[in-house]
Amino acid sequence: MIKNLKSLLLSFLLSVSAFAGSPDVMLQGFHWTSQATNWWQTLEGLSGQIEADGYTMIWLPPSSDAASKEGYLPRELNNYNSFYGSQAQLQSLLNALNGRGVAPIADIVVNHRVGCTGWADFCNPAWPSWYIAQNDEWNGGKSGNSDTGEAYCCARDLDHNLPQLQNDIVAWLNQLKGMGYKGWRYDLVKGFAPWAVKLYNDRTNPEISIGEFFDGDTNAVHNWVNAAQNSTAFDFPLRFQLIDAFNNNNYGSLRFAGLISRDSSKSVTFIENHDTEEQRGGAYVQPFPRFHLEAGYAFILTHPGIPCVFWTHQYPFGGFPDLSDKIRELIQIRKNQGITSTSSVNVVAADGSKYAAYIDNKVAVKVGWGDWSPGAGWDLASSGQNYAVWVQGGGDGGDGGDGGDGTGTTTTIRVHYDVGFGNNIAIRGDSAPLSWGSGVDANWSSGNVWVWSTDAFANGETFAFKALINDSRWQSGGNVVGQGGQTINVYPNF
Ligand SMILES: [Ca+2]
Ligand SMILES: [Ca+2]
Repeated sequence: MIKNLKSLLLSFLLSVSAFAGSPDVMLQGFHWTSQATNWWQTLEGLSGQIEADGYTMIWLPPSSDAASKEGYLPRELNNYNSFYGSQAQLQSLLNALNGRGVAPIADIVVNHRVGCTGWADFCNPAWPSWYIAQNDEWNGGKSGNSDTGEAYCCARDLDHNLPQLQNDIVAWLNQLKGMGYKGWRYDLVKGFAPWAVKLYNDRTNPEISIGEFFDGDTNAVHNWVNAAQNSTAFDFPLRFQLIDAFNNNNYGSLRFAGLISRDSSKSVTFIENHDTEEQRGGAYVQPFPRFHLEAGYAFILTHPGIPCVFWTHQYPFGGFPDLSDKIRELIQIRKNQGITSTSSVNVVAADGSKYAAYIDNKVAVKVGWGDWSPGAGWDLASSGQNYAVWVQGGGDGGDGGDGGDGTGTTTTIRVHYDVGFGNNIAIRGDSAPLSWGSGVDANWSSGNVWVWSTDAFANGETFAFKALINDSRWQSGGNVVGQGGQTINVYPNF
């Protein structure tokens, strides 16, 4: 009995750990110029929508007073009036998010700090200048220890070796916790030692910790999470490999890509953030190519890791690409199918034109322009620019209706193509009721899918067909070959 209780308790503890198959979907709750409007109030106004869209975590920008409007040059840590809004507005937002079950994650900038009137006169809380690492560019009374990581040009690098500094950082984190923050996103973790992140997490017990190790090298990011032990990291390597795969038809590289291929429980996947987005004009790296944004989200929202959606893609801003409907659809698929940060990936195609995989054998996904489909028994659930996602069939889908009618074998052709208003898709083929002489009309369904079904083909009977626009313009390339009983998804060119 006691043993059972213990194992029950253990399984409960594991289930709430971010490292044991987290179902969370995260939203980056800001972009580079968010602070130009009353941001805390804007977020609070959207908190119901954020919950409804399926987000369980939101990463907020640095919420303490800072010398820069974005918040990454922290000044008075204990002063929560910032360019994003007042302390009262922040507290109201944190209360609203927690009330909706959306965990607020704080942006923790502790590699460096700036003085209140100059370079090193730290106030609120007052810290001595000997908290500053020996090799910082400021000339004054500093610590005897060198920086535990990389030096940052533009503020005072702190010496994380010092127990006094550690205590002061822990005190600040606990203050944030008291306000309602549930997790930590550590800024610039190349700037200080991974053992310091471990120490701060051990002493504050966040629901999730994420390190910003800004590097495309999978080994480097993997080494960092191994050293930190109790933190995830943003999967920068996956982001860069997705861009390379999409731009250069290098889909083969996605077979083992990024931190998710090493330890998906420690990977927070994303394709864009406030440093990489188009507004930054390539300040650090090139933005994710617009043409491939949908496929990028189809990949990360079907795959393990904790996916983090960038603000402007979900909540359109400033004319930047609006992916809101596709992202909502993909999040719903992820939730309905129970995909988590540790779901299994079975890659079945990865070549010069496409990548395809089954996730937990519940979701099938293809990115790229090459043809692939999971075949019979799968229903198309979402599709768009260079991607398609299917779920296992089984009668609960909305638009199929191909299950029930007696003894007949149903064969379905689904042609994915936007023909434009007033046009349609027809099918011609070699087996009755299809013929090569004239087409049968397919029916439009949502997502620009043209559907034609028949009970005329025997199970396993091979047939060939092509799609035509307005029964006059033929699909390019060879005939498509299918078998009776299949649902055949076609992505034609004309
Ligand atoms: Ca510095
Ligand atoms: Ca540093």
